[in-house]
Amino acid sequence: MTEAKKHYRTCNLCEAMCGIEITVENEKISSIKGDAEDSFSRGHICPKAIALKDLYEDPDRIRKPMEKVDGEWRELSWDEAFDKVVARIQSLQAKHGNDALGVYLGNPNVHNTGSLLMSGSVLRALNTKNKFSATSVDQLPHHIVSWKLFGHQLRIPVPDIDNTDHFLIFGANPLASNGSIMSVADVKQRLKDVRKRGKVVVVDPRRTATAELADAHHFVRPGTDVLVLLAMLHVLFAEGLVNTGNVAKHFDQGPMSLADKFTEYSPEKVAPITGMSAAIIRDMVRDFCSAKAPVLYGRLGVSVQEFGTLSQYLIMLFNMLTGRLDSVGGLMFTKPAVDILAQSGRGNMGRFHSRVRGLPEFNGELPVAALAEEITTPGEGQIKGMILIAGNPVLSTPNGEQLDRAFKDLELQVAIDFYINESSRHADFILPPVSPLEREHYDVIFNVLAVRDNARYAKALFPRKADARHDWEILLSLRDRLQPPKGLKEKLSRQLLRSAGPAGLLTFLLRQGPYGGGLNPFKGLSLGKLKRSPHGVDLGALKPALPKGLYHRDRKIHLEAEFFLKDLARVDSKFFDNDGVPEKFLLIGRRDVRSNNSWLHNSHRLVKGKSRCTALINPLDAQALAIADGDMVKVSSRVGSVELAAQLSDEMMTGVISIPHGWGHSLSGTQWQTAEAHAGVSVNDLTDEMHIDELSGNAVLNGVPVTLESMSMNEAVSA
Ligand SMILES: Nc1nc2c(c(=O)[nH]1)N[C@H]1C(S)=C(S)[C@@H](COP(=O)(O)OP(=O)(O)OC[C@H]3O[C@@H](n4cnc5c(=O)[nH]c(N)nc54)[C@H](O)[C@@H]3O)O[C@H]1N2
Ligand SMILES: Nc1nc2c(c(=O)[nH]1)N[C@H]1C(S)=C(S)[C@@H](COP(=O)(O)OP(=O)(O)OC[C@H]3O[C@@H](n4cnc5c(=O)[nH]c(N)nc54)[C@H](O)[C@@H]3O)O[C@H]1N2
Ligand code: SF4
Ligand SMILES: [Mo]
Repeated sequence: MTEAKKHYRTCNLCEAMCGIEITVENEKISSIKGDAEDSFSRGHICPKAIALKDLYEDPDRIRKPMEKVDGEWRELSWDEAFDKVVARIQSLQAKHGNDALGVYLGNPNVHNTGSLLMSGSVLRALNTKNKFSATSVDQLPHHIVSWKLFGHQLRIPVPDIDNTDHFLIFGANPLASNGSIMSVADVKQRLKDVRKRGKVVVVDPRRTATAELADAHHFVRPGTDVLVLLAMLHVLFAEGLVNTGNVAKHFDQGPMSLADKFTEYSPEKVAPITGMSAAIIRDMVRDFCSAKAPVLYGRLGVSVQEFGTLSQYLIMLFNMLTGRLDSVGGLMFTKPAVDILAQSGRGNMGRFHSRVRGLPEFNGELPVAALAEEITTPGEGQIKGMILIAGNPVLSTPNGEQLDRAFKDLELQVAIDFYINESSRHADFILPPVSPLEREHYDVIFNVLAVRDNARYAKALFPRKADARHDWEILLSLRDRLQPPKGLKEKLSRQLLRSAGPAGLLTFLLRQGPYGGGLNPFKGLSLGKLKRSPHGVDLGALKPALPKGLYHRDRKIHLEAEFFLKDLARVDSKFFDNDGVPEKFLLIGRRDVRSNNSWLHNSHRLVKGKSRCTALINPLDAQALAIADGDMVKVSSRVGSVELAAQLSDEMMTGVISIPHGWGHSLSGTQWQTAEAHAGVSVNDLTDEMHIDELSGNAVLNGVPVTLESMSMNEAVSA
C-alpha cells in the first residue's frame, strides 16, 4: 500500500468556492473533506463536494469522442472527430450562412478556468450572431444594471455579509444554493453571525431553510417584488429616510429628482396585489434605516421574473438612497487578484436583435427564450446547427419540450460535454472533456463576486490521460481548424498559448493584477506563491472602492432612471389596468443542496432517498382541490403540463406551487443510469418562452401562471 496523499483545491461545482482536502490512496480517492485551513471557506463543504469523486469514477461519463451513425454511437479518434466536426460546421455555414450555426454556453463554463480564459477565440471563429447562454435564464438583469450604473457588466457589488447587521434578502435561498452573486462559503454560520449583530429578514413566497433561520420571513406573491420595492422607495421618500451618505458625491445627477416616480406606489396600494401588508412594508423600511450597516440583496427569485431587471435596479437604487453602496456592511465591490474586468467587454445592448421576435442582444448574446423559434422559423439566418458547450437547455430553459423537438430536426448538433444529457442526446458528435479533478483550477469569475478577496490555485489532482482533452484544448483545436494560423508568427504564438495553457495565462494575469508585482517577477502575488499556498491566500475584507472603481469615463454612477423606469408603464398595465389578480396558481422553482441544476444526478449519493421532484403545495390549496400528500397532480400552463406527486407544506404561500428544475431525465437516449429511478419531470415544460422580462429578454421562471388538478381519480396514474 502506498502512502496516503493529500491534495487541496477549490470545489468548482457552485459559487461558494469551498476549499476541499482530497485524500488519495493507491490512485483512488479515499475521502473528500472540507479544508479547515482554507483561507476562504474555513472547512465548510456540502454533500456535492464528495460527488466530485463519483463524477471522476462514473463509468457512464464519456471519455472518448463519439459520433452518432445510423442512430448508434461509435467512438472515434480526436483528430478524426475534430476534422469531421469542423468540416460539417464549415459546410453548414457555407450552405446557409454563418448565423445558421447556433451556440449555447451552459453554466459550468464559468466554473471552468480553461474554458473561461480560452473560449473567446473559437467563438469569434464561428462568427455567428446566434449565441445564447444560461445568462438569460439567470443573472442578465444584474449585468444590465451594473453596465448602466457602474459602466461594466461585471462590476456587480456583493453583500458584505461579514459586516452587515441587517441582511434583507429577496428571492434567494443561500442555505440550499450556497450563495449566488455572493460567493460565500459557510453561509449558514455567517447568517447566524449576522443575527448576533442584528437581523436577517427574508422575503420569499416559500418559507425556505434560509427563511427558517432568519429573524423574520414575509411571504410575497411571486413576480410582485417590483411593487414591494417601489413601495419601499415610496416610503423612503415619503418618510424623509433618504440618506445617500458617502454615495451622494458619486451620482451623475441628484437622485432626489426621482421622488415623484414613486408617489403612486404607496404600500397601501400594492399590499393587496403583493400579499404583503402595508404595515410590514413600512416597518421593513424603517427597520432597515435604523440599522447601523444594513444591506438589501435580491437574487435569482427576483432576477427571473417578469420585472426582473427593473426589480434589480430598484434594489440597487434602494441601497444607494440609503447610503449602503460601497459602505462596510452594505453592497461592496471586490478587488480580485485576477482583474478579469480589464480583460472583458464592458457590455453592450441592442446592437442587433433576434431574427424572429426582435429581442435585443446583450454582450453579443441573444436571450435563450428565443432559441427554439430561431431553429423552427424558416428564412434567412435560420439556425440549422447547434454547438452545446456544457449546457442542457432542454431542461434549463423555458418551454424545454419545444426546444427538444426543435433540436431533433437540426442538420448538425455538436456537444462538448462528458454526459449525454437531454439536449446532447440529439447530437451527431460529442466531444467529452476531462472531469474537474483532472484539471487545474483558479476561480476567475467567482472571486469577482466573493465576500472576501482571496486567491487559490490548484493543479490537476490526476493528470489528464494521453487520450483525453481539456475543454480548452477542444476549443483551441476546433478554432485551429476553423481558422488556420495565417503565417509562421501566428502559428508560433498559438503553439505558445497551448503550451502555456491556463497556468501561463494566470501567471500573466496575476502579475498584472492589483496584487501582482507587474514587471518584477520577485514581487507581489504570483502563481508560484499560490502554488506554495495550498490553503489559499486571504486578501482581506472588502474595502470601499469609489470613485476609482467606476468604469464610466466621468467616474460617476449613472442613475439611468429613464432606461429603467420606462418599464413602469408595463408595471402599471400589468397590475393596475385590469381587474386585479388572476385566479390561477403561480409556479416558482426551488433548489436542493444535493442537486446542481440539471446534472450530478448520476451520483447515487446525491439522488438516493425519496424523490425530490415534487409539487410543493400549501395544505389549504390542496384541501380545496381534494389533494392529499403524495397524490399525483397535473400542473398545466400555456405551453404544457407535467404530472408529479404533491407534497403538502405550509412553508408555501397559498396560491403558489413550487417545482424544482433540472429534473425530467426520463427521456430516452440519455445516460443517467442512477437518475432513472428518480427521473422526475421538467418544470421547464411549464415555463413559457413567450413570457419574458421585456426590458432584458431574460426568461420568466418564477411567477408562471399554472392550473392544478388532482389525478387521484385517474386509474392510469394511481395504478
Ligand atoms: N425553471 C427553472 N429553470 C432554471 C433555473 C431555475 O431556477 N428554474 N435556473 C437557471 C439557472 S440559474 C441556470 S445557471 C441554468 C443552468 O442551465 P445549463 O447551464 O443549461 O445546465 P446545467 O444543468 O448546468 O448543464 C450542465 C451540463 O454541463 C456539463 N458539464 C459540467 N461540467 C462541465 C465541464 O467542465 N465541461 C463541459 N464541457 N461540460 C460540463 C454537464 O454534464 C451538464 O450536461 O438553469 C436555469 N434554469
Ligand atoms: N444546491 C444547489 N446549489 C446551487 C444550484 C443548484 O442547482 N443547486 N445552482 C446554482 C446556480 S446556477 C445559481 S444561479 C444559484 C441561485 O441561488 P439563489 O439565488 O439562492 O437561488 P434559489 O436557491 O433558487 O433561491 C431563489 C429563491 O427565490 C424564491 N422565489 C421564487 N419566486 C420568487 C419571487 O417572485 N419573489 C421572491 N422574493 N422570491 C421568489 C424561491 O422560493 C427561492 O427560495 O444557486 C447555485 N447553487
Ligand atoms: S457548497 Fe458549492 S463549492 Fe462548497 S462543496 Fe458544496 S458544491 Fe462545492
Ligand atoms: Mo445560475
